[in-house]
Amino acid sequence: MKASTLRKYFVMGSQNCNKDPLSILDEAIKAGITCFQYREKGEGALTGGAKYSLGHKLRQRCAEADILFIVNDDVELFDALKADGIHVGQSDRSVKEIRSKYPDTIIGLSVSDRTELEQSPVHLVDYLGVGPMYRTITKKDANPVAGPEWVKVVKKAFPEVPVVGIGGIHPENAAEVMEAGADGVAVISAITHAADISAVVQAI
Ligand code: TZP
Ligand code: MG
Repeated sequence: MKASTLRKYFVMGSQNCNKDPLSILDEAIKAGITCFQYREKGEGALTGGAKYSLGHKLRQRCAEADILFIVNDDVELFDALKADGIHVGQSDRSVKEIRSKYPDTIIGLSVSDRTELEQSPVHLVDYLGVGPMYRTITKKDANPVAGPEWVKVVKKAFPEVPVVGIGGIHPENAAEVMEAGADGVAVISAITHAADISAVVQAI
């Protein structure tokens, strides 16, 4: 995977949408996102067959548009959908376990502070998700704001590992995250809640 593939990384689950998730993804793809993560999680999230069914449709859209399709957390769903990759947090399935079962898949890992970074098997992952960059209301259990400075710290420690900033990113602050050294920005609500998705994606 080229680091540039992570440049405009759209993350979404049905719980983030107040209209049809498929049409939101279609608009975002048309506007130029470079990567997509299906993150069906939190209050109001679908489960079971409904989660699979939406995931399957989103997966198809990404395949047709040649957009990388990553699944959050759910290794079984990742496998069932033949996703391009899986993104995990610190308390999810271990990276070691996933890597041994899927030697060639893309694995992303979230790191929020130095302790997490020091304890993470960074050599086994394809990219790091770092945040929260700014205040976010999307993730109720988000760690304290780390800011773009955190990107600099991670990049200094692992210059060769692609880094994506996440948390409260929108058109007005995305450049700050990139200037701190990020390879990309991951965005949920700025896109899902946009009145004009195309304008927001392009502005980012
Ligand atoms: N991880 C850290 S912050 C966050 C996640 C999943 C939520 C990002 O959502 P938003 O709406 O872009 O702030
Ligand atoms: Mg997780």
